[in-house]
Amino acid sequence: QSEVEVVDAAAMKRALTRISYEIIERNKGIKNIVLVGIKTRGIYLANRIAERLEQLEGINVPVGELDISLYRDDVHTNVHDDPEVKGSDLPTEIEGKQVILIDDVLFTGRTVRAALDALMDLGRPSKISLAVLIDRGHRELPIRADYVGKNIPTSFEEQIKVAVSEVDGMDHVLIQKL
Ligand code: 3GP
Ligand code: 5GP
Ligand code: MG
Repeated sequence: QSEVEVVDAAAMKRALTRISYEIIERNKGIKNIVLVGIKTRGIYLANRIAERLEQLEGINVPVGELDISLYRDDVHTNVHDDPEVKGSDLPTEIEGKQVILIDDVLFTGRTVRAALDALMDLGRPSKISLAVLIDRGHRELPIRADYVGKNIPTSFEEQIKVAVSEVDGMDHVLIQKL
């Protein structure tokens, strides 16, 4: 089993800063934006982007959460059970808002599909975009990210390990060969 660091703390910080600038630029400001982080690490990434947006534009962007997990816990079988939404916590109406979903890793796209379903049930956003720290490829649905920290093509035998200081005590991304 081997482990290689592909993103260090400084690179992660730069990627999140760049994504923040891209969000401001492409949405012509951030007045109508709501960030929605997906379960564990996506939520911390969303909060960091919100902090950066506040520093850059002086606007406090609301941050919500979606909890989406696989039905079963066997994360790395090739049986791709569709994940389901376990809960949500949105601080504000998403009706008419530009929602930006934020996750750590984009893989098959099934988590994002579940997130889209849940959002549509909650209201009608004017637009939904997707930001991910890592795109590891292998999509099984026609879903792509609008904002990408880093594209890391992987094999199925590899796994991406994202560590964020809030939960893992450090910031970095590793690629692990199992
Ligand atoms: P996260 O909740 O911060 O995204 O699914 C629980 C954790 O397992 C995830 O943390 C994620 O980092 C990790 N993980 C690694 N590989 C996979 C995978 O293929 N699918 C899912 N759902 N999680 C994975
Ligand atoms: P998808 O639904 O696109 O297959 O997978 C996306 C979700 O599963 C993300 O929330 C992500 O946390 C998790 N995931 C999938 N593959 C990996 C991986 O290689 N590493 C990590 N850390 N998470 C993964
Ligand atoms: Mg995740």
